[in-house]
Amino acid sequence: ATSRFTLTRALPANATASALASDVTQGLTRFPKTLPPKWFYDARGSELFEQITALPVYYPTRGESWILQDSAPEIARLTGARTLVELGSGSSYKTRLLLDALGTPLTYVPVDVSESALAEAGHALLADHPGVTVHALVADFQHELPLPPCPEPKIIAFLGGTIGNLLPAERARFLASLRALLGPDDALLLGTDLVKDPATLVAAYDDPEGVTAAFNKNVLHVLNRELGADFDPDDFAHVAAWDSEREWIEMRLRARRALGAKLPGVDLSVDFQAGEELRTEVSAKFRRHGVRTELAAAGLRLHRWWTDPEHRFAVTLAVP
Ligand code: AVJ
Repeated sequence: ATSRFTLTRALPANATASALASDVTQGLTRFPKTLPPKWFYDARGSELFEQITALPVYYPTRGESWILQDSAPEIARLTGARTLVELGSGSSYKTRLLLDALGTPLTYVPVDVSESALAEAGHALLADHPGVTVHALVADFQHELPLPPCPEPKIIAFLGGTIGNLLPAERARFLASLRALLGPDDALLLGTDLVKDPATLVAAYDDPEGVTAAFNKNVLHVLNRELGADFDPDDFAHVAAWDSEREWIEMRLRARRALGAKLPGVDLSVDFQAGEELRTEVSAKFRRHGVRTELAAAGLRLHRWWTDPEHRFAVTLAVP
C-alpha cells in the first residue's frame, strides 16, 4: 500500500538560521527594539504556549474551539472541501473538529516551519483517521507556500488569531498571497480575536501564574542558545500593554537595569537603558467591519462570520 503520509521541505536547510540572524540584527539595532514573535516557538516555547491555552484568563483558544464545534458541520456543507490546508500546525483538537466534519476521503496539508512538529502531529492523526491522506509541508507561509496538487475544493485555515501577529501591511500582503492560492470554489477560514474591554485583553497576556511571562522571556533563551547570546532573562520584566489606537496588545520585555548583551552568532553587542523595552509581539484584535475590509482589499468576500456566545473571538469563512 502507498503511504498516506508525505512530507515536503520547502525551506532551504539554513533558512531558519539566516532568518533569525537577520531578524535579530535588524530588530535589536533599531529604536525601539523589536523581535518578531515567531522566535518564541522552540520546543519549550511551544510547550509554554500549550500551557497558555489552558489558562483561565486566556479565552481565545476556548472561544475558537467553541465556534468550530458549533460551525464545523456548516463549514463542511458550505465548502464541500476535499482538502484542508492548515497554516501553523495548530492544536490537534481544533483540527480534528474540522477533519471529522469534512469526512473522508480527505487530504490534510499541515504547514509549519517545524518538521518535527509536523511529523508528530501527522502520524498521530493518521492513526485514528483512516480516510485521511497527509501531505505535510515544511514552509514559512509568510514567505512562500508551494502547495502540492490536491483534490479540490480546498479550505485554507489560519486559526488561533495568529493573523494578529502580523502588522497591517504584512497582513495585507499575506492575505493577497493566500487569495492567489484560491480557486473559485475554495475558501479561507480565518480565526481572529476581537476587540473587547482592555482589562480582559491585558489579563489574557499577563496571567497571575506567570506562564505568559515565561513564554515572553523564552525568546531570550532562544537567542542564548542559537546565537550564543548572554541574556539573563531575570534582567527583564514581562509587559503586556493595550494600544487603544491601533487596537492591539503588545508584549514587551523591559530591562530592569541598564545592561549590555553580547550576541556572538551575529557579531553584535547591544545596550539597554534601564527601563528600555523590547517589543516581542503585536497581537491585533479585530472588528467584523475591519476583517471585511481587509479581506476585500485582498480580493476576498466575507461569506460567513461566527462568534462564541460572549463575542470574544470570531471565525470567518471568506471566498474569492
Ligand atoms: C498564538 C499568536 C494567537 O497572540 O494570542 C499567547 C500567542 N502570545 N499569549 C496570541 C500568544 C501571548 C497567540 N497567538
